[in-house]
Amino acid sequence: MDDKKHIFISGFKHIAYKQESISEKEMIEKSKTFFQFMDKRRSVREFSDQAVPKEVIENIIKAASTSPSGAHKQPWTFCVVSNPELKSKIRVAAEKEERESYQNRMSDSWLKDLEPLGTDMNKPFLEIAPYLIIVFKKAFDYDQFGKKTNNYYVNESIGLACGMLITAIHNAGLATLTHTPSPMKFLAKILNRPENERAFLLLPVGYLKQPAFVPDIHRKNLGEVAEFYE
Ligand code: IYR
Repeated sequence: MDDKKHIFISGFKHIAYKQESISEKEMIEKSKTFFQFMDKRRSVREFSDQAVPKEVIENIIKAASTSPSGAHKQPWTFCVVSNPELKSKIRVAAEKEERESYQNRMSDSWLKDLEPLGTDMNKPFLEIAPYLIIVFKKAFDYDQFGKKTNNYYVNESIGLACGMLITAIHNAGLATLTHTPSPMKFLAKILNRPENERAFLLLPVGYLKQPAFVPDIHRKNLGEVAEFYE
């Protein structure tokens, strides 16, 4: 058995990497259980104000930051807001944009598509949820000398990281909502972000308010979302 701990490829160190091997039976069981767990996730708009340990939020973000990214640049910053004054500033600014969107910017067909979801311009969850995570994408970065450096596939990278973030939140037994007040420029301003960062997604995170109700909508089945070429 080759038990080399590392090798060099094109002059770059590569370390040995192993994945625990599991039987096909276990693989089938695990993948099914994971699907069933993921299928229980729902976007919610009503949160409890019950405190959540900060360590949970830290772990969730560490999990999201394991996401693959273009050239491993990890072009993201997760801003965690629990400060009540900041949350309220964000709510006021988000509702201002949302009012404009719902009243003037969104098309009739878009508003019709949202009807079953019961959304509107009021966003009380922005003050109620104990945490708001605002994900910023880094359009570019700076090196140690302050020179601009490139990031690659930034939208793809940040989308992947957000998917992992949502999975980690669900795994921790918490709830979230992918909130997209648009335009989102106000978030960089309120949070005083550097010039290379653009707000991508806002996620309130907390426990579900009890009792909770979610729209009676269903997910597409496998045949509707997959094509197999055998
Ligand atoms: N950004 C608005 C509108 C909205 C848009 C979509 I697409 C949704 O799936 C849900 C809402 C809002 O957050 O209310």
